[in-house]
Amino acid sequence: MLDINGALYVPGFLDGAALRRLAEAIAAILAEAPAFTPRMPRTGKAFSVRMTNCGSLGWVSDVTGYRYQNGHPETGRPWPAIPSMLLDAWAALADWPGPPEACLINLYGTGARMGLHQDRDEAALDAPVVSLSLGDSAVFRVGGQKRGDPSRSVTLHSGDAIVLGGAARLAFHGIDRVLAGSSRLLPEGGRINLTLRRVTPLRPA
Ligand code: MD6
Ligand code: FE
Repeated sequence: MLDINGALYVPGFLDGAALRRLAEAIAAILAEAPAFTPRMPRTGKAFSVRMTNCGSLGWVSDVTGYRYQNGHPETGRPWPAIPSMLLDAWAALADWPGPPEACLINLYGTGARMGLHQDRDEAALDAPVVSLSLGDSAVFRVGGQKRGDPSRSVTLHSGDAIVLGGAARLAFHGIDRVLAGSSRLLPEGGRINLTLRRVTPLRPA
C-alpha cells in the first residue's frame, strides 16, 4: 500500500483469476443495465466516458444535474445488484461499518478521459470511495481539496485499487489518459473503472 497525496494506492489488489471473474460479472451487468452517455449539468455536453451502475443507487449526470437514483435513466429498471466479490473488496479496503450502496462503472474507449473532479454527491462523506481498475492502464492524477493544489500522478494498471478516504476523500482527481492496448483482459479493449460508494449515512439523522 502506498500513499499518493493521501490516497491509498494498492497495486495488484486483484489477481488475474479475480479480474477475469470480475470482467464476466461486469459483462452481465452491462447486459441488464446498458452503458449510457452522461451529460454535463447546464451545458448538456457529453462526457467522453460512458457509464452504468450496480447497487441500490446509481450515479447519473444530465443537463439537470448530478444525482443518485434508484433506476437506469434509459430503461427505468432498478440497477443490478453489486456482485459479492465487490462487496468483499469494499470490506477489505474501506474500513467503514456498513456496505456500499452504489457502484459506478466508468467505461473508457479510445480517447476517453475524465476531468479533475471531487466526488461529493454522497451524504455519507465519512465513508471512503473505493476504486478498482480493469483493462488498459491509465494515468490517474490526484491533488488536494482545492482545484489548484499540487497534484501527483500514478499509472493505474488492471487489478489496482485506490481508496479516497479521510483527508483525501474530497481530493480533486481525474484520468488524464488511457494507454490503449496495454491489457488483454477486456475482449473489446479499453478500460473499466469501478467506484464503490456509500451514499446515505448508516443511521439517518
Ligand atoms: C477512474 N476514478 O479511475 C476515475 N473517484 O476512472 C475516480 O473518479 C475515482 O478513482 C473516487 C475515488 C477513486 C477514484
Ligand atoms: Fe471520482
